[in-house]
Amino acid sequence: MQDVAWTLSLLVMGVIAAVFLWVAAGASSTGGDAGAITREAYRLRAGLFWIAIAAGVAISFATLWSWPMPGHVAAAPKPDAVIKAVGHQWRWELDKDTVRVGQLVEFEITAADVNHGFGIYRDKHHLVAQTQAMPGYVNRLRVRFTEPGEYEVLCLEYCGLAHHAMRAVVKVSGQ
Ligand SMILES: [Cu+2]
Repeated sequence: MQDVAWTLSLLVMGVIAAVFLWVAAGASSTGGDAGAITREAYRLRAGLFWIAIAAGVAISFATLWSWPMPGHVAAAPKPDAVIKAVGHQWRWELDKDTVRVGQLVEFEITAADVNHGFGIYRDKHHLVAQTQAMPGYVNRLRVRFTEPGEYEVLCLEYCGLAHHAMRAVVKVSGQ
């Protein structure tokens, strides 16, 4: 995607530079008919303006579909399991801690006091998924665990003295 954007930008810059040079070359070859050159430049600029508008609308329309807009969340499949998680100074409170491998698990995450960071780790401290745990908000994090085992939940946002002790475990059982 980055490469496409970069290439397109270069292309459009090239076209604009070419038009600019063409107009500049025309200005010297007509022996100074400034009125005609100006009219021509305005005409070109108006054309480019509408091309840019049309390209902007088309590119937005084509690329914004996969954004996490509310409509997409509503259309998303129902999770197989829901775990409510609350961050406290200094512990995680999970209303349940066992799921099965392959299930679509939705964590509904909030905090009781200050901001915490809800991070799920696989062994060797490999981060699987994370989101903020904030008082007054519920953040939904969807995870499909592909391997059975014990997953650690740690806090990713320094939240006070015993921040490092915030630890919970989610057990993912085999089929
Ligand atoms: Cu913390």
